[in-house]
Amino acid sequence: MKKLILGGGILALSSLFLFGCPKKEQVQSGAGAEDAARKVYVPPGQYDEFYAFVSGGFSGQLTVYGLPSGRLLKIIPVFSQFPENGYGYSEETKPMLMTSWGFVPWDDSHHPELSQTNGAPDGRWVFINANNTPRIARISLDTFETEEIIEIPNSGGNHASSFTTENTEYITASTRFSVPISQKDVSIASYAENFKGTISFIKVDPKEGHMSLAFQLLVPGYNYDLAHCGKGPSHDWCFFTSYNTEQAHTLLEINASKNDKDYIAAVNWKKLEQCVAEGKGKDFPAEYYHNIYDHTKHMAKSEVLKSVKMLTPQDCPGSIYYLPTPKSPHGVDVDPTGEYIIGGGKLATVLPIHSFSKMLKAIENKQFEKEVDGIPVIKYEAVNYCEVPKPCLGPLHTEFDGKGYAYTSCFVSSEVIKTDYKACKVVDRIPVYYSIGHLMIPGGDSAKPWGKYLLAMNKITKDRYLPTGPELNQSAQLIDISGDKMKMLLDFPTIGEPHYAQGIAADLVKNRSLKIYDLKTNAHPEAVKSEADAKVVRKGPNEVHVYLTMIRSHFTPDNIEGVKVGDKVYFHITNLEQDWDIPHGFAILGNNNAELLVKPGQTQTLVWEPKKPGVYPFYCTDFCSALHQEMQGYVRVSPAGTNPEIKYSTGK
Ligand SMILES: [Cu+2]
Repeated sequence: MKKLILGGGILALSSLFLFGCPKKEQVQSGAGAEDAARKVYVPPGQYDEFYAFVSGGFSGQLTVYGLPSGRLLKIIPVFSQFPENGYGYSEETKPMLMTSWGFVPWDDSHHPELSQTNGAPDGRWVFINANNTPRIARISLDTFETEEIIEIPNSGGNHASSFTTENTEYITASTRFSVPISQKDVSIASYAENFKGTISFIKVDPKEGHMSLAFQLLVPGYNYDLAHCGKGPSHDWCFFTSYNTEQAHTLLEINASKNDKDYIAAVNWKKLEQCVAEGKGKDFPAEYYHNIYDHTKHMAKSEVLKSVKMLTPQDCPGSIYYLPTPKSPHGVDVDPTGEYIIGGGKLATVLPIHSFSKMLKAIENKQFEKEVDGIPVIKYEAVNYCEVPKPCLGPLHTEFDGKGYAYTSCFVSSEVIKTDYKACKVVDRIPVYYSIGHLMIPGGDSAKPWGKYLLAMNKITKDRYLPTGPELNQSAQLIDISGDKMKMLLDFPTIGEPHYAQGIAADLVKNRSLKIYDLKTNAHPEAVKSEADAKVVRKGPNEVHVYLTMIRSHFTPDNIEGVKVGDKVYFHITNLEQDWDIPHGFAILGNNNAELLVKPGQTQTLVWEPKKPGVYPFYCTDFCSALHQEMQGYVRVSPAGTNPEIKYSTGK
């Protein structure tokens, strides 16, 4: 398993032996295996009980699994181009990947978050952050497609994202890598003086889900890691972990591990909202893209925004406090009642639990140990409810079952611990294989968890699966948490590194799933809604537009002449089908992008620039009928400098 190299001798080697690495064992054999198999078996023709939305990590995408079976249902392209369906290659979807840095075809997606109503997942949308080029995406659970991406300006790495407030009023973002804000050419050694972080609140329109960057809070230059917002009594607050309060800018593995405690930032978003309404936010320069996909026009549009409301802690007293929290905390997780806040403490030997009501009292009584850049630091004893003793090594992230128990992942000792958090004691533990990062209980970060299954997301899988060369899969493990003792049920590999996931009862999503796009309401400007309207038009000396239709099992037109080398050919392709599950694909010999997968009723555009004279076949890539192999056509390309006549036909 992965070794944790410790700079400051924080964890004695002896304690590593004390807890030990879980031995590779056959956890399930005999009667236990049969019991586990029964619990994850979904008979052919039946549905899973839960959807799990798992981050695709460095794939940049979001993956959808069924639970308890662990069956992969879909990869939803979000931040990375996806040749499988043409996302990021078609003219209509390219704007989704536009940023102030230009067209960015990849990212590192981390934390999916379901929209919530009254603190419970509602099945409308799932949000996910891009860590590298700071962005947040919104995916519709009607279409399972990415509908919107907003860039987060004034941020160097968007890690503490995308977490929701109780009614999806806001989605959060915060800076992992502090940088000069605004960016400027300064010495890296001037970190403490020049580098800052921001905490951003992205407003979500309750009807359409459209996002807008409402305000940013300029905060000290630490590394902001994860977040969760409050619920019930803590509704107005969001909590962000930070590490590197040492403000190191080199060799962070040693230099950012010196302080015994770092901070959880408690941020009152209601207060910030009020300060902005009172005109206390300043217009701060920014350049960021906002890309929206319109499901009627079947295309995305980008707008570029140039300013953001920026606040400092001094502008809005009472909007932010620091809660000291042991040793480079990772997760910060609020229990279903909104009272208990569990910090991760990835280098800590205890599991700290803070109390929201104690926090409010401490603020009222000004129980502060100091101020940092105008931010009061609450005394640890004044906010801490308890420290769970001897939890495990490397506690990272906690979710809840709604029955009074918390489940925490422990990276170093590769286990999940179950804690009676009000009683402040560990009541059960189970090894995981190996080096778990996050874990997920469907609804487990909400006010209403479905406390039946837990998904462990593991970084290392040596000896778990058949070897596949130097790179092995990451993996998920499903654990039954319905009884007193946790039981391991299932291993399954994931796509990319699974940082975090969200789960929801399938009933809340499956009935909203769209089956087709209505051809009648297709408002794409280049759509053709019948074969009679299909055509080929030359629009300039070097520009040809092909208005193509698809229906089982032919293209109209399927014989095209009049194109020459040097032309830019736009294939505007409309799928005339109005039946569920009948997309048609399109690809043409030598095209330099990807295929298009056009859903029923949809129009998409592929650009093609033929380089040589000849006759080019195109065909349908998605097996659509018994005569799918016959679904093909030809484009004749004449030499550059000629003037071929445009001709097109089908069936002649
Ligand atoms: Cu087809």
